[in-house]
Order: sequence, then C-alpha cells, then structure tokens
Amino acid sequence: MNVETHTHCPYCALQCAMTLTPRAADAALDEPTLTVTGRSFPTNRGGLCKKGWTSSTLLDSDERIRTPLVRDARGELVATEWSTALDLLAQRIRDLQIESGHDSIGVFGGGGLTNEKAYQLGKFARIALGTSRIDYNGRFCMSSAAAAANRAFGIDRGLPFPLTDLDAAKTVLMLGSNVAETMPPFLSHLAGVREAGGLIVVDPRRSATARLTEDGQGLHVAPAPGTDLELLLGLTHIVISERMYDAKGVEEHTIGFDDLRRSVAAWWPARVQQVTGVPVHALRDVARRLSSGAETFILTGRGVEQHANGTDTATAAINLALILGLPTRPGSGYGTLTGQGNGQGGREHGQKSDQLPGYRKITDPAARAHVADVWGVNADDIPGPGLPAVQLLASIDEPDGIRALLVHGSNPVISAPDAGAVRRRLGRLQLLVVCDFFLSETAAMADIVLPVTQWAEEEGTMTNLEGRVLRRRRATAPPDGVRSELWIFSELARRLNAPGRFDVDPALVFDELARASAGGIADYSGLSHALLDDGREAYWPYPSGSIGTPRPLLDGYRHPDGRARIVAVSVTARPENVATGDELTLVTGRLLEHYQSGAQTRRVPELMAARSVMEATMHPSTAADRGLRDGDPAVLENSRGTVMATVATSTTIRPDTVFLPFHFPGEHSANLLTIDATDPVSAMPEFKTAIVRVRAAAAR
Ligand SMILES: Nc1nc2c(c(=O)[nH]1)N[C@H]1C(S)=C(S)[C@@H](COP(=O)(O)OP(=O)(O)OC[C@H]3O[C@@H](n4cnc5c(=O)[nH]c(N)nc54)[C@H](O)[C@@H]3O)O[C@H]1N2
Ligand SMILES: Nc1nc2c(c(=O)[nH]1)N[C@H]1C(S)=C(S)[C@@H](COP(=O)(O)OP(=O)(O)OC[C@H]3O[C@@H](n4cnc5c(=O)[nH]c(N)nc54)[C@H](O)[C@@H]3O)O[C@H]1N2
Ligand code: SF4
Ligand SMILES: [Mo]
Repeated sequence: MNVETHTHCPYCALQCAMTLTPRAADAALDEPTLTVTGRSFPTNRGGLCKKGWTSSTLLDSDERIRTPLVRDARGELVATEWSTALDLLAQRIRDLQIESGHDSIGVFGGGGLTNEKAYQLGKFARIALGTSRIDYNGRFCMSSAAAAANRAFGIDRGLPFPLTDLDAAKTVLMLGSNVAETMPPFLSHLAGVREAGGLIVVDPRRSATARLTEDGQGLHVAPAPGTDLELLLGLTHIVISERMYDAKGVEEHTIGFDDLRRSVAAWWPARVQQVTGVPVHALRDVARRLSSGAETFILTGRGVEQHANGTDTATAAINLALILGLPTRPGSGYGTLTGQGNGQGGREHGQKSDQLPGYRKITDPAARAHVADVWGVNADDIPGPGLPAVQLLASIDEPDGIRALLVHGSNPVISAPDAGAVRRRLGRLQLLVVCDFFLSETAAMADIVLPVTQWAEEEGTMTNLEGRVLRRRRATAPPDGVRSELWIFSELARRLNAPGRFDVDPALVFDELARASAGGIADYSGLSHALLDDGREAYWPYPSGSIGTPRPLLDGYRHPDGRARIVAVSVTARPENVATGDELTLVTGRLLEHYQSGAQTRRVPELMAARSVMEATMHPSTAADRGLRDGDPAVLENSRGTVMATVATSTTIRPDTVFLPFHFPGEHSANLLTIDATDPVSAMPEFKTAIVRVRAAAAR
C-alpha cells in the first residue's frame, strides 16, 4: 500500500502543505514510518523547513508515552489503565469542586490544538467542569496583536489578505519578526520586494531576516530593544508633519486622527534618535518609502508585541498603517504574523478567558444566549470571564486561586515568564494533569499524564496565519494506548454528568463549532470537513451561503459605523529600568532548528545534531569586558534566576544586549530570567527584554 495523505506541518502557523507516504516495504527499519515531502501550495510553494522535513520522526519516537501515567504513593509515575486513570481524575475533580468550588479547577490550552479540540476544550471547561478559569498559551503569543487589531479594525484576522499579495510589494516594513528562521518558506513571498530594494527590517539584532536587506535589497533599522513604540511615534510624526498621509482616507474611514496628531507632536526625529539610537536620516528614509503610494505592507512579529506595552506598540504600527491608508488599499496591507500552528483558530473558539466561540465576548448576553442554545444549557450556566494565563498561574498562590490545572498543548515550565516561580507554583497544586505525547518538563511534574494522538494520527482543521482553514488528515494509526483528546473530553464529561454533547468524531465537532460561530466575528458556519475536502479555499469569515473572505478589510472596517479607530498611545514607564553599569538587556527569541519549549524538537536527532547547545549571543567587546571568549561557559543572572550558556560572540548584536533562545530546559531555560509583568490591555508578558548580568561560569 502506498497511499499518499495530503496534510499540513505539525508546527508553525505557516502550516506548510506536505504529503505523507508510508515507508516503502524494503526501506530500512530505522527510517520513519511516514516519509514527508513538501507539497505545492500558495503559502509554501512546495518548501518546508528542517523542522517540517523531520516531523514524522516523532511518530515513532521511543520517548512517546503509550499509556496513562498516575503518580503513586511513593511519588513515581506508573502506567495505568485508561478507565482507572479517568475514574480517578473524575473523582479528584469532584472532590475539589466540593472542597474548594468549581473555580478551583484551571484549564490551560494551546494554540497548537486543532479548531475542534480548542472548541471542545472551551466547552468542556465551561459546562463539564463549570469553571471560568481557562486560558491558553496564545496569551504568550498573539494577545497584544489581537487586542490592537480588535480595537482598531473590529476584527483580528492576523493577515487580512492572502500571503501571495506580498509577492508584488514594493515596500515591506517588518517589525520584530525573524521569518528567515521562524518561517523559512515565507521568504519566497519577499523575493519581489527585495528585488525592488524595499525590505525594511526593524530588529535590534542583525538577524537572519535583517541580513536579507543587504546588497541593496532594503534597510535594517536597529533600535534599542523595547523602543519600537518611540520609533513608530517618530515615523508617524514625520508622515504627518511632512503631509505624506492619506488625508482623504483618514477623513472618510477613521476616527481619532486629531488625538494621534497631538500624541506624536513631541516625537520629533532628533528626540527619537536619542531614545532609539536610529539616526534621523534613517527615520526620514523609512517614512518616505512607506509614503510612496506603491504597494506597501506593514507587518509585526513577536519582537515588538511581547512587551508590557505590546498592545500600544502594535496600535502605533496600526495607526501608521491607517494614516497611510494601507489596510483598505488593494495591493497593500497591514498584518501580524501568527506563530503557532493553529494560533489563529486557537484564538477564536473559546480558549481565551473572556471569550466564547466565534470570537464572541463572554460578557455579551446575546453571545451567551446563542452559545448556550448550541450547547444545550441555560445561558446562566455558562461561567463569566476567568483569568489570563500569567494571572491564572499566579493565582495558585492566592486563597481563591486554582488548586488543580489541566494542561492541553503547552509546556509552561519552560515557556512561561519567570519560569522558576511557575515551577514552584505548579508544585503546590493539589492536582496537575497533562495531556501530551511526551513527558515534557510540565508533564514530568504531573499527578496524571494522558497520552494523546499526534498530527498525522488525527483528523481535524487548522486555521493558518492568513485565516485560511485547512484540513489536517490522518495518515497512520496511533500506537495502542494513545487516545484522542476529543475522546478524553467525552469520557470525562460522561463521568462528570455534564450536560450537552461531547462528540468524538472531529467532523461532528466541527459542525457544532460552525453553528456556535454563526453570526460571530469569526464565522465558520458555511464550512464543513466535506467542503474543505473538496479543495475549497476557505478564508473566514465564511458565513453559511458565502464563499469566504480573503480580504475582510477591503470591504471596510468591522466596527458598526464602518470606521477604523485610531487610538492615540503614549510612552509609559518600563517594568524594569534600562540596563545600567555592567548590566545588559536580555533579548529572547527563536532558532531555526527548535520549536517553542523544545518538547518536540529536542527529541528529533537530526535537529539536536544541528543545535544542541544553549548559546548566549553577545558582542565580542561585551564578552571581552567580562573576560569571556567564544565557547566559554557563562552565567546570566538577575534577581529571578540563573542561566548557564555557552558564549557565542557575534557582531550581529548590539554591545548592550545579549540574546538567548527559550528552547532549552533546566539550567539553560531563558525564562528563569524573564519577568512576569504583563500588558495592561492584552495581559501579554514582557518576554522580549529583561535586565541581566553576565559573568564567567568559573567565577561562580
Ligand atoms: N524555528 C522556529 N520557528 C517558529 C517558532 C519556533 O519556536 N521556532 N515558533 C512559532 C511561533 S509560536 C511564533 S510566535 C513565531 C515567532 O516568530 P518571530 O516573531 O519571528 O520570532 P522571535 O524570534 O520570537 O522574535 C523575532 C525577532 O524579534 C527581535 N526582537 C527582540 N526584541 C525586540 C525589540 O524590542 N524590538 C524589535 N523590533 N525586535 C525585537 C528578535 O531579535 C528576533 O529576531 O515563530 C513561529 N515559528
Ligand atoms: N522567553 C521567551 N518565552 C517565550 C517566547 C519568547 O519569545 N521568549 N514565546 C512565547 C510564545 S510566542 C509561545 S507560542 C509559547 C509557546 O510555548 P509552549 O506553550 O510551551 O509551546 P510548545 O513547546 O509548543 O508546547 C506544546 C506542548 O504540547 C504538546 N502538544 C502539541 N500538540 C498537542 C496537542 O494537540 N494536544 C496536546 N495535549 N499536546 C500537544 C507538545 O508535545 C508540547 O509538550 O512560548 C512563549 N514563551
Ligand atoms: S515553516 Fe513552519 S509550517 Fe513550514 S515546515 Fe517549517 S515549521 Fe512547518
Ligand atoms: Mo507563539
């Protein structure tokens, strides 16, 4: 049998199209059971990155969990039957509900879950557990960009246009995004703009993406970390004072321009240079290029969003796009590059603490009535808003906080800010339950671990970074002993006497999701697995009877009056002071070879062979000042923690800055140093900058 299965990559939001083929009968037994090949598709054009090519290795991994594990009296995780584990879990949940109330059970979801699982998890939390305390790792990822887009446009579809629109761009301003490492096949969409000399990359590091601007292909702008808001206010100041904005568009399609003009008045170029370090001539050059009237895009990534002022910075980028008229100009646009595989769908179907499916507000009586009807419950039975991720985890220390946590698709021991405190808190829980394929660092702390199916073993849908709904298809059977999360929800719901249906078939769950989303902002009501299997291009909103919406903003903004909101934002104090003396600013981010907390990619031998060492990238002069040379062991520390890393000197980084990836565990975990301060609007943590000191390891 040599049946090909058409599906998409298990990792990031580019969701590259791939074909899975069973291993040939005469192949060596150490070859993966499924072979991966890139498939022609408008987003990846047949390309895949290293992570995609090697993704099927994990299906056969010896490290997979193949049976439920329950912690015994001696503190060991021991293999258990499914019925025993689920009976025990249901009993512990009921006991805790009686002792400490329904809100004592927390749920932590993930942006890697299919739409079906994300939807069912939100429903399970609200009506099977009866808890308000659900949030997910998308809070660490897309919450600032989402909050800013919702506020400005009345809709949050990461890219409100197909990726192929970028092919004809003459200018692209990329703020805090390193697609050359985080989405390599994306680069094909930047070929045109590079040829036109119009790629502008804003990154304090000369990242792999910033290097694409060399040789006349564009411009690299390197502000001091955490000063993008000032930079954007400065660019807006120039565009307004030099009258380079779209006055007619502003008048007809927006509200709030006068406040914006006043708010940027004091950000004259020389002052912006002083704060950001970006020379006045570069500021003027960027402002002029953006105002040329040709095909122009502004795109943001985590580098500008993962800050305690991330919503305001994303808003400043949107304001600049609005006054230039980009979102509604055909061939131009504004967008944010969603990160996780289903980072877009994951933020629409009800995993967020304040949200119901269809991107509805949980506080809106009409939304509650609609969803209650689909779920077969009374609107009063749906709990109110819960707590966002960082606050949810912090509540473990509070009298009315959570006592139990169910984790689905995240590894917060590595990926949450101030991870040392997170580990201590999780250790204090009365019950920690983790569903995963592997014994991640979080699963290793759990009282109950439930093994679940991987991407190539399940059916479902994912919504990519363009808002296009894609089919994930099953190519192989899961190992014995592994179950789907939909089955787990259904079994637990039955044991907890939950109202409503908890279907196990993903196609049926999708049909219910579609009904629940009908009339909401993220309306999927015209979609079904069958329609997607027909090869239909499916951009939401996709109301029943429609053909989908590739470019939702071209028909006008989604606020009731059709106008965008320009929200004037200002610079506020940083959660930590700027580095002084021998302190450095720590910047965190990603490497090509590893994905997120590394729970998956650290188990792929080819990726580990390419990248197994935690390196701290620093300028040669910064290293020399501390008596360090390339390859030396170093200690990075602050009041929150200590991290060990190997020095990698490079002139791609500013002398006042040190870079760490967050993919490694234990004493190499970058998040031991990050701060849990959050954005006041989005609750996004300040992942991108922290203050640290660096010294030689021997001096410890
Ligand atoms: N290889 C790989 N690819 C991935 C992932 C992965 O873990 N590994 N994860 C996926 C996910 S979930 C996401 S969210 C995306 C993230 O994708 P990106 O946003 O591209 O990734 P990051 O590396 O987090 O950050 C991008 C850049 O921001 C810069 N930066 C840091 N601080 C600042 C600042 O203050 N200002 C500016 N302007 N830039 C700054 C960093 O130097 C870095 O080069 O990647 C997705 N793709
Ligand atoms: N310092 C610093 N920290 C960061 C960031 C940063 O830039 N700097 N970026 C942040 C961002 S943008 C993100 S998105 C987060 C991500 O960080 P995490 O939330 O930790 O994400 P992953 O490592 O992808 O964890 C997913 C876990 O779920 C499992 N898993 C995958 N699919 C499924 C599934 O379908 N069901 C179940 N039950 N399990 C599954 C995987 O094996 C893995 O153990 O990290 C954040 N942390
Ligand atoms: S770019 Fe993203 S979706 Fe494409 S192969 Fe790599 S990890 Fe997978
Ligand atoms: Mo992310």
